[in-house]
Parts: sequence; C-alpha cells; structure tokens
Amino acid sequence: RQRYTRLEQALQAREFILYYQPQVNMVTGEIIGTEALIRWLHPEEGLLPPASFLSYIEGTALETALGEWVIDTALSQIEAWAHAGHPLSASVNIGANHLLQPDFPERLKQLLARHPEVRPHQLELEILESTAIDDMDTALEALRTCHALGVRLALDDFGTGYASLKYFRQLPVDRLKIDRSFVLDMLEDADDRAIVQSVIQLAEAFGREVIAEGVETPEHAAALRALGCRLGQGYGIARPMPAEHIAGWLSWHA
Ligand code: G
Ligand code: G
Ligand code: MN
Ligand code: NA
Repeated sequence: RQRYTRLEQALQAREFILYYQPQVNMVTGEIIGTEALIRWLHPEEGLLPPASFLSYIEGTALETALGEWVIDTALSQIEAWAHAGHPLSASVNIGANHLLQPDFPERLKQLLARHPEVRPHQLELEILESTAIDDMDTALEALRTCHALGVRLALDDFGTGYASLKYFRQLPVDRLKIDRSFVLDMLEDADDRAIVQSVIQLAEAFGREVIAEGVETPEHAAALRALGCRLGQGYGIARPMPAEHIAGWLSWHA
C-alpha cells in the first residue's frame, strides 16, 4: 500500500524513464526497431528495474495509468527520433489488466491521435502469450480492434505459455518473440534448439515474423541465422539504453 502510494507519486513526479533496446536484422545488421523498457529513477534508491515495482501495481488503476504513460512516451520518442532523421519504431510491453480494460482500444486511438506524425505501424504492442490465453475472447476482441488501427502486435515470451495452435491461428499478431530461455540454452541443449526451430517454422507456416530474444553472443546469432531466424535482440547486439544514446549507437553500429 505504501509502495503503491509512492509509485503514484513517482508517476506524477516523472520519475519513470524508458530505456530502448535495438532489434536488428542479424543478416544485414540493420536496425529494425526498438523495445521500450521501463525503469524507475528513484531519487534515493537509484535506477530500479521493472521487476522491483510492477508487481505492486498489477491489476490496479495505476497499472493502466503507467501503461498509458509508456505508450505516450514511446510515441513522443518516435517523433523525436524522426525529427533527428531516424525513422524508428518502438515496441511497448502491455500488461494483461491494461490490455483487458474495455476502453483499451479507444484509449490507444486517442493516444495515437495526440501524435499525428507517428504512423500507427511504428508502434508495436508486446502481449504476453499468457495474457492472450487467460481471457481469450476479450483479448482477441481487443487485439483485433488495435490491429485495425494499424498498430503492430507481437506475442512476447513465446513458447512459455500454452497457446493451442488452433487459438494461435486466430490471433492477429504480426510477430512471435522466441523466449530468451530457449535461445540462451540452444547452443548446448538440443531440446531448446528444437523448440527454437519449431517456433521459427510455426511463424513461417502462419506467415508471421519471428524475432529471437536473448541473443547474448555471436554464436547465438549464427545458430539462429542457420535455422532461418534473421531478427534478433539481446545483450550481444545491444543492451537497453537511454533514448539519447540510440543515435550514437546507430552511427557506431553502421
Ligand atoms: O527491462 P527488464 O529486463 O528488467 O524487464 C523485465 C520485465 O519487465 C520484462 O518481462 C519486460 O517485459 C517487463 N517490462 C519492461 N518494461 C515494461 C513496461 O513498460 N510495461 C510492462 N507491463 N512490462 C514491462
Ligand atoms: O519479457 P521481455 O521480453 O519483455 O524482457 C525484456 C527484458 O529482457 C529487457 O528488459 C532486458 O533487460 C532483458 N534482456 C534483453 N536482452 C537480454 C539478453 O540478451 N539476455 C538476458 N538475460 N536478458 C536480456
Ligand atoms: Mn518484451
Ligand atoms: Na520476452
């Protein structure tokens, strides 16, 4: 309760910031997007990761308010990058309770309207596989409406949930994100490699993009490319960084 009140103040006091992690084409090296990741710049405790505070607001009004702040801030950042000559997109993580709010698609439409320079496809929503399954009908309806706005959709942590293929087929998602637990161990563990390979094939069969998380080394990137996965994200490519560092990373990386 105390932490909740403090988190409410933190939103008012603008203590949250978004870091951005580049997502690249591992064949050409070009940047294909960024993932926005929230941090709390606590005046006394320093930079705090989402795992240390998001659980206190799960299912509350503050989860929705903070989620809207994340979308709005990412849209502003897309605009700022465009003005600086970098036409980038951003992917934001959407919590289950936020997505399942009845007015989520309408609010998203309003947020997009506040940033008329941003093309809707420059914004991607990352939905956990489990969110999409736990309340399937509501999630499906919300995702269809959001997709109709032109926003892109990705299924995060794919492979850790239990989406049946029958249900997965109906989800209007553009991209699957292979959970990093499988990617991290794929070099040593044949079972994990088989899971990675089947997610790649599943994406291909259904005409979806696939991106690997947790690309920590060049060996991971090479193994993924060998299986036909071109898109990747991970510490071996770039760590999450403040938005101001992205332009510098781009010029260094090119
Ligand atoms: O950035 P980090 O690795 O610490 O993120 C840990 C977890 O927090 C990840 O699962 C990520 O999806 C989640 N996360 C990061 N930023 C956000 C956010 O803005 N909203 C929500 N709901 N989750 C986030
Ligand atoms: O659950 P989600 O995919 O949203 O988690 C994203 C988080 O994963 C980011 O906040 C980031 O800190 C973390 N992350 C990004 N790349 C790597 C990586 O290569 N290895 C590990 N262990 N974590 C990563
Ligand atoms: Mn994510
Ligand atoms: Na993930």
